[in-house]
Amino acid sequence: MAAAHHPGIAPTKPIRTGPSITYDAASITRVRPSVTSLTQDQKNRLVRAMLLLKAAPSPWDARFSWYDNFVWWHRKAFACEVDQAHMRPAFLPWHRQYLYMFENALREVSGDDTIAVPFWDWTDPAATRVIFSASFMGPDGDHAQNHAVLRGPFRKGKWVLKVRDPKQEDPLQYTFLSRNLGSWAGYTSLPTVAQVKAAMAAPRYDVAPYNVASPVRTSFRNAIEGWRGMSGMKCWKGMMVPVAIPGSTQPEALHNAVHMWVGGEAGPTDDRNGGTMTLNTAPNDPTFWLHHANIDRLWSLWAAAHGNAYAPRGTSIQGQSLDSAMWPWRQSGYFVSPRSVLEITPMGYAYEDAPAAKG
Ligand SMILES: [Cu+2]
Repeated sequence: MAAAHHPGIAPTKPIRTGPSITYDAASITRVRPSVTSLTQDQKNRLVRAMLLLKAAPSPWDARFSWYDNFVWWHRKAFACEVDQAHMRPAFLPWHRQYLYMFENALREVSGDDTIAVPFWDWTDPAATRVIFSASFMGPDGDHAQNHAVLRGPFRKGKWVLKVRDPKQEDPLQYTFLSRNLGSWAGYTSLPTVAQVKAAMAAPRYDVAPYNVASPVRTSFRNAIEGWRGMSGMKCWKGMMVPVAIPGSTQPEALHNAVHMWVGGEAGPTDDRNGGTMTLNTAPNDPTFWLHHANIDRLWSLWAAAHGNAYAPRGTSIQGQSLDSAMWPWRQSGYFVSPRSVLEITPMGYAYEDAPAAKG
């Protein structure tokens, strides 16, 4: 039973109501495939569900569509008073729960319980070609038209960005999906197999100072999240931002680098204003979910090899320690801590190529 695996998942007093968070613990009911394994019918079903979610009202917040509520949570997680989902240990469990709820929402809104979010292994050029095809996530932006995506299901005019970053972080305020693949200096190619291997060799889940400065030889979380050459974070105009070590020009890596590669420089004069995937509102680009399925998969592979030794333990850092409640599910009426989502088997899903995760 789910409760046996997840003593912490019982709803606390709801502040807002919404669909319940349930774990299908009795068996593996969904296997997340590689995008390279998808039939065109499976691609169409996923796209259809995403479009339905974009049009359906959010069960949690009347201001947003169901899809846009997810974008809002991701953006709001960067707020200084929240500081939940990035640059710290909870990066992986927060996005695991987030992706799981998104996957549940896709299934619920479409009534299609064959749907599982596929993963994009960006070290495989064949997978990248599948992602950016007009019949799936749509192609690169049109560089003569502000890098707007003009073809595919998420094209300009059809897919409208409603939740946007504040102006200081997103001066362009585009209402369309923008991509300029591989255009940002330092991020002109996707991460390599060797880079993934180096991250997977980190022996600990996370280590002090449990942030962007955690040494990547030992901290798997920071190795895979991708902060490099950073000394810490600060609150800037209400949002948490990383602070670079003076003089460091080391580009970010892996998870972060994929965001930078997809979004690229999307200003009218390519003036280092990033495309959709570079922003705190990155989930406005539906490739976000397929990228994060891969990050989640890599975490499950790492845990299979190194064990699920999350750190820090206890409740020492708000929202970040093993038994700390994570925002925003607490606000949605549920107690979800990193411990709740450490293992994917009790959550009822697995990855197509990761049999160890079923064990
Ligand atoms: Cu994120």
